[in-house]
Amino acid sequence: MSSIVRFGVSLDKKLLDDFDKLIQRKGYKNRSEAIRDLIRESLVEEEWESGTEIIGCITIVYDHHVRKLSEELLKIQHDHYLNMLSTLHLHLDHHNCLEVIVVKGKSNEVKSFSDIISGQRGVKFSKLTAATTGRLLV
Ligand code: NI
Repeated sequence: MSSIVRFGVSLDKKLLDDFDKLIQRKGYKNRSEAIRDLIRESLVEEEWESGTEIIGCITIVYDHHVRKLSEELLKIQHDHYLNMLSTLHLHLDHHNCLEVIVVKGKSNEVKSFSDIISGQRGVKFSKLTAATTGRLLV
């Protein structure tokens, strides 16, 4: 268990007022918790930039009626099976599917996997969300 350290921060008054309004809207009880989350976010970004093993999600929405798209998406996923932990598929309506692919691996491999998927014709939405293994966070 690490110990708690207090430190002072000097800020422009307007910047602090804006920050307080933001964290109030987000439901934070105090500045410390909001600042801890910002620091954790930065550490996750750093984890993703470092090229070490990362965890994330690729969320896509696509029209499964687009010719050969379902087949192509399946092929791409099989080509990257080592980077996949799990897949969730929802049929949104007669045309659209939502898929969430939980991914792991080196950040460049995962980014490349995500880029290949988002570049397919018929993929209407694609977002790679950076999560974390949690190892570097307290
Ligand atoms: Ni579907």
